[in-house]
Amino acid sequence: MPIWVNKPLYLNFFSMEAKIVYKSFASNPDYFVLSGKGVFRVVQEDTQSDYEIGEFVELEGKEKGGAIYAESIEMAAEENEKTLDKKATAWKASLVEVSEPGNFVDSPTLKAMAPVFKEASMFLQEKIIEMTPFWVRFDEDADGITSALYLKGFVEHFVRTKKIPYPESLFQAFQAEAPIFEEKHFKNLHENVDNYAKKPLIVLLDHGGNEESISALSDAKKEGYELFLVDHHPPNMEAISKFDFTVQPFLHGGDSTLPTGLLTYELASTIMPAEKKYAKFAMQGDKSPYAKETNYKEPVVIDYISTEKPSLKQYESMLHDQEKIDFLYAKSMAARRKAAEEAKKRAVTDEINGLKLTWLDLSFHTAKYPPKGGVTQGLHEALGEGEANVTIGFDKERLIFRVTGKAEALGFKANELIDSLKKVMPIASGGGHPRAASVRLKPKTLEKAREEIEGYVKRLRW
Ligand SMILES: [Mn+2]
Repeated sequence: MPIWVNKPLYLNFFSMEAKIVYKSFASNPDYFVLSGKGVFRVVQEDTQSDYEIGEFVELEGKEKGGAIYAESIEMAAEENEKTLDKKATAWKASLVEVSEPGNFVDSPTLKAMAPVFKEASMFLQEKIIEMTPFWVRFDEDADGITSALYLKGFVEHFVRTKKIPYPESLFQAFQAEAPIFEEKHFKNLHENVDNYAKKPLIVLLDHGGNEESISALSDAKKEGYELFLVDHHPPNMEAISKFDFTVQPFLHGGDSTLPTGLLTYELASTIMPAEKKYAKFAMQGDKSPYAKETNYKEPVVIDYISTEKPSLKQYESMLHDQEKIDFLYAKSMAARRKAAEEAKKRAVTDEINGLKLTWLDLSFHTAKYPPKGGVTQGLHEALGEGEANVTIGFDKERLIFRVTGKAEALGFKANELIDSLKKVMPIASGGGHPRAASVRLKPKTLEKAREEIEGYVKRLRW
């Protein structure tokens, strides 16, 4: 009796050599294979095997619903490793495609970085072809969030156009609470590694290239993870050295004025017509001088809903719903106004040495939005740029400094003050710029910090 009588007829018969790049956890697993014909999911119904990731097989089967149903699957004929690696490299190369980045704004740094975006794009494409899971961690502001949206768009577009059976669950994105990658964050990720047949690529967006992240980055390296960074904060070179790939304007003669959302737009545009508006939101959110418009509601709304830690899908659907944007914008502005009124009532100003030192006890402010930095900023702006104002928002865990140009001219530099605090008392972390900076305090050190700050201001006289 002919076998086909009992089986449905299939159109496509496959016979090929392939490399196993991923597999499911079943005892008779599904495979994900890379071959000269593309990347396929191989279902085992009529075969029994359990090969390892990285092994080469000879495979026969039929296509059904986008997968190959194996009819036979055997170890590939003995060949030396070099020959096999060469084959796999050629198969991969046949899927990789890259064009010139978008070059969104007129910046020599951005131009100089064109080859970096192309290489970064190829790096990520190869990871996707190899079915590498992605763990993406992004900063919690409009810049970090739009960066993650670009990266998600990149992966989605690539797997769709190259017909790669990359399961959605392999792409995991996490919103950070602070622009630091700490040991506990890595531990949380690493604890879940057994859910994957292969170590994920750790992607850090808009944070993680700083001194405070070195120890977690070292932990990740020790455990054999690959690391990928897109960031525009002043880099710490030791931290940067831990990454397998880095997109960083500071390494190409640039600075922080090119936000991460813009950098990831450039990256995405090497393979797709990426949405430009997210880069605009990032530039507005990060106050980039390249921002042409600064009145988009979206960056405000992104910040507003970010306190609830929505998924990337929820951010995306919000950003495509104008009614929702308008509604949330009105709510966020009302929350800002309320916080600003309260702050004004509670602010206490001392005049020392021609400086107006305004203290704002932030412990009244328990709402998540606006953040305490935003409340301090709001008060500072209301006090006026024209005077020598220093605004210090504080509670028992933090100090937030905002300094006008006039106050800086009188010698008040928040970053210098923080350096001098570090010398005389224990503080958890802190830093920033002369006119905007913050400190994370150790328990029970607020009073001492206030005394030191007053001392610093008094000493400015001499
Ligand atoms: Mn940023």
